Parts: sequence; C-alpha cells; structure tokens
Amino acid sequence: ADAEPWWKSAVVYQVYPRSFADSDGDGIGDLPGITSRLDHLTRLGVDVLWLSPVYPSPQDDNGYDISDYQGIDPVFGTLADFDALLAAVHERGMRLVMDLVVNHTSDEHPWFTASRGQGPGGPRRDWYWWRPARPGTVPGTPGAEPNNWRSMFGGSAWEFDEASGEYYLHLFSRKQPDLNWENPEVRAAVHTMMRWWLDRGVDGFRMDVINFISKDPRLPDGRPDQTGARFADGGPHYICGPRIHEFLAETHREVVAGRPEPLLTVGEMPGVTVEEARLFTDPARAEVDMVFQFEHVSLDAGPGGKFDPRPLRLTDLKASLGGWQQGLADTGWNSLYWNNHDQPRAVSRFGDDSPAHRARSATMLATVLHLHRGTPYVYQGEELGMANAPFGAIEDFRDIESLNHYREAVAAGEDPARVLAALRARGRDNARTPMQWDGSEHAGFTTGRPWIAVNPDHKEVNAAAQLADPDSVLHHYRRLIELRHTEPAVTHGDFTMLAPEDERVYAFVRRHPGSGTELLVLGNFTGEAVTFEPPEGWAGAETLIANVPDRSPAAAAVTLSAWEARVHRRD
Ligand code: TEU
Repeated sequence: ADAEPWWKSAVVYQVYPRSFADSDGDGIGDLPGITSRLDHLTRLGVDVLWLSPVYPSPQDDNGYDISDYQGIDPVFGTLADFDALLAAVHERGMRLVMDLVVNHTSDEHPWFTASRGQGPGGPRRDWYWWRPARPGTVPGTPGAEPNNWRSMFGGSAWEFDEASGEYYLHLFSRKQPDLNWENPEVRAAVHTMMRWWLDRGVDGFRMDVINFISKDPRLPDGRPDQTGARFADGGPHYICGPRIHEFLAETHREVVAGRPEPLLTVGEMPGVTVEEARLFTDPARAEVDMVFQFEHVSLDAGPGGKFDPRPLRLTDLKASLGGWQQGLADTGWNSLYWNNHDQPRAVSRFGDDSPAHRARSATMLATVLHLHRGTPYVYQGEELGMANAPFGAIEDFRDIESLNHYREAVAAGEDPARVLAALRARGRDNARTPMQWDGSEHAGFTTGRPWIAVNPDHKEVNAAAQLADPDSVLHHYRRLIELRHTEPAVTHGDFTMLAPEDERVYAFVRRHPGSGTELLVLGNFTGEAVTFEPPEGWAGAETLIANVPDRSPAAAAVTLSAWEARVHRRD
C-alpha cells in the first residue's frame, strides 16, 4: 500500500535520561550525556528516540511530576542542550518523541499552586479535581475522603488541604494532582504547550496514562474488594472514561493534524482493551497512532496485584499477544514491548538471566517480539540483555512506588523479607539502574556517585564488550532492526499463531500479502531442547536469522536448543 505512515516500519528506542549517561559527574544522567552517546543508537539502527521526561520537576516520581511544561530541569541541562540534542538526532536521520504527562502536573506547578491558593471559586480552582469531604464526616479524618479510590502509589487518591478544607484528587502520588480535562481552558493550555514543542522541532509524543484523563465527573465509589481494604479500585470510573475519545480527537485536531511533518503519537493506556484500542488507533478516527497496552505484562500478577508475582504460562502469553495481533489486524496498529522504565527486565522476567542462558534467552525474546506486526520499542539496556538488579535492603530502592508499597505492606503485618523479594522481582528500579557502557567503575555511566547502584554484572554485560562480539545480544538487536527495514513481510505481513496449546514453543507465521513471502518464527521459551513440527511445506526453508550458529534450513521436525529462536523464510 502506498502512503503508509513511516512509523509502521520504525523501531523506537526509549531513553530514561536519569540513567543513560552523565556528562557532569553529579551521578545523574543528562542531555549532553545522551547527545554524546548517539553513536550507540545509530549503530543499532533505530529510527526514533523517545525521551522520558526532562522538564523541571521536584522529581517525586523521577520527572513524571512536572512543574513547568516548557523548560528543562537543571539536573538534565538547559533548553540549549535540548536543542543541541534534537539537532544531533535529526542530523543522524532519526526522530525525537517527547513524553507528554498531562493527566496530572506536579503540586509545585504554578497552575496548581494558584488553584490551591485561590480556594473554592477562584479562576484556577476548577483546573484540578477539588471536592469537599464526604457528607456527614469530619474533614481530614479517616473515611472523610470524597470517595474510596486508591492511589496507584498506595493510600487514598485524595489529599486534604487544610487551608480550604477540601480535598484534591491524585491518582498517583500526592505530588501529582490530576488535571480537570472537563475544563476547556485546561485542554487549550495543553494544546498550546504541545504546539510549542512541535514548533521547536520534536516529532511526536508518548502520552502518559492518557486514557485516565476523562473521569466520570460524579466520581463514584469503586467497588470494595473482598480483602476489606479501606480503599478500592476506581479504575472503572476513569479508565477510558466517558469523554476520552472526544478529548483525544480534539487534541489531534488542534495539535497534530496538518503539521508539515508526519508525527508519531502513542498513548500509554493501562487497562485498555483490544476493542477500545481499535477505536483509539483507527486512522479514520484520528486520535492516536498506537497505544501501549498492559495485558501481556499483567499475566504474571496474582490476585494481590503486581507485587504478588506468579509464574507466567506461555499459553497465556500467546493467547494475549495473539489476541492483540488479531484484534488490530485490519484496523489500528500495535506497539510491541517487553520493557520500559516501569517494568522489570525482560530477560529476568520471561527468560533466564543466569550466565549460561542470559544472552540466548534475551535474543530469543527479542526475536519473537520484533517479528510481530507492530512498532517495536527497545528500552535502554534491553539491547544488551541487562538483567534485574541484585537489590539488598529497602535502602537500595529509590522508586516511590516500591518505597510506599514496602511501608504499607510491612505496616499491615506482611513479612518484610517476602515484600522485598516481590520488589526485587517486579520493582521499577530494576529498569532504572545505570546504562552499562563498559566494564569500568560505574560502568562508564558517571565519574561521580550514581544516584542508584550500578548492576555489578556490568563487568561482563556492557556495550563495549558486545560491540566487539558479533554474536552478542547487541548485534542480534541490530540485525532484527535491520530486518524490519529490509524485509517487507516483517512490517506488512499478516499474523497467524501456531500451536496455541504448546507450553514451550512460541510459533507463528507472517505472510506478506503482496509477494506471498512467508516467515516462520520459532522461539523456545525453556532451558531444554524441544522438537517442533512446523505445518506442511516448511522443510527446506532457508534460515533468515537465528540466535544460534546453526543456519541449516528448516526440517520436517525442528529441534530447538535451550532458548533458541529462528526465523525461516519461503517465497
Ligand atoms: O505509568 C503508568 C502506570 O499506570 C504504570 O505503568 C505505573 O508506572 C506502575 O507500573 C503502577 O504499578 C506512567 C509512567 O510510565 C510512570 O513512570 C509514572 O509513574 C506514571 O505514569 C505516573 O505519571
């Protein structure tokens, strides 16, 4: 098809600025650091750099709490540093996508300080969600919160303000008050800010929890769960709420449509269903280009949520990802990811990070993901097979979500050792340890004291060593990215899942509708050899890419060694 959007054959690389490269020795990554490391991205061959937030922020949630949308936090550099990075990215033929965090601001944003200071009736008051105490209660006492919603980071989603005697809503930390998108002035201010960045030259936005911006304005109580917990999940009243499609279509119309350069917009959407995602990404509706869905990263959570880890069943993973491939086959588009700054490391979670299997399981996971239909996202360090961190005590953690969860769970009588084990398995800090550039002290990330400990495995696992080794995880990612750019079946082929009941092998076929080229993708999700029988007619098909030295053609029964992945091609 002609006039296909450029992002269908693109690969995006996510940089978490705090942990990527530190140029000034303060132990925190920064913009000049990123600019100095762009060769790494060029060598990988990625098309887009997505930058996690670099705006002025009290850093309560590492920059996802923004106090000025049109500036750069001094810890990351200056606007001039940003312009220099953007120019360098463009010079290399890449694009740059900004993080857009507009479900909430920081409580130190001037919009919020005005809203709070004015009290009820003030002109900025209605920019946020202010509500009186529940009728018949004493304001500020337990149970007086306007509703029973739980915050994503623990406790009530409401913070009491002594001065006015009212509460404000915060779905995340109390330093992240939710903006009231019902107010047209709020929406106009966001649109103006977005246009300001586009005019500066940025190529799109990754929109943080954008499916939370439309709340049911009555803010009804969530349904209490069986545990008798004081707070409940309010999700049904704000996930893909009543005006969400209207708000996104308006933003598209006001900001994105008619720009001279075609942009990339991706909505981060916890709790989105495939049916909703079809609507969000239907080009005819003009809302967003693609969404980040959360189904496949929720399959290994128990009834107690993400810090109640369960083993993953491969059949569940296949049913989930396969369902998304099918659901967005004719309309809409998928984003593909194992990792980001909120998820534990893929090799530790879905593979095996022991020295014997780390590289092979990391490359197997990469092969399976990158051969799906959709736009793949690579999170910094994933291309090295970086693993979860060996955190010891609670003092080793930095993330507000982990620290709050630990405090709450231990206060509720849970065994601290068990809580720590869950944080080690699922905590967001696993993704946030410094990028491992080389085997030197602090992994070449900083000359100072890193804000969070470097993973000691950087002596073996680092970019310099992998660059020199053609069989490394890094070079495998490079080859997968190249394949997406050169083999049309990878971008445009349809998708057929094979063997949905098989608990060991992930197998599917991609078929290019024009040329008829077909790709057979096989991934062994176990540490033992397994045999897989492809459908009729695959015997003799060439090997296009594999994570093992053996390049022999497909057999009637293919034997896959531990964590082996291979892609066969036939015309
Ligand atoms: O995350 C949204 C979100 O709901 C989860 O991914 C969340 O980070 C966590 O896993 C809850 O268990 C986005 C950002 O990616 C995240 O870093 C921010 O903390 C959050 O929004 C608030 O801005």
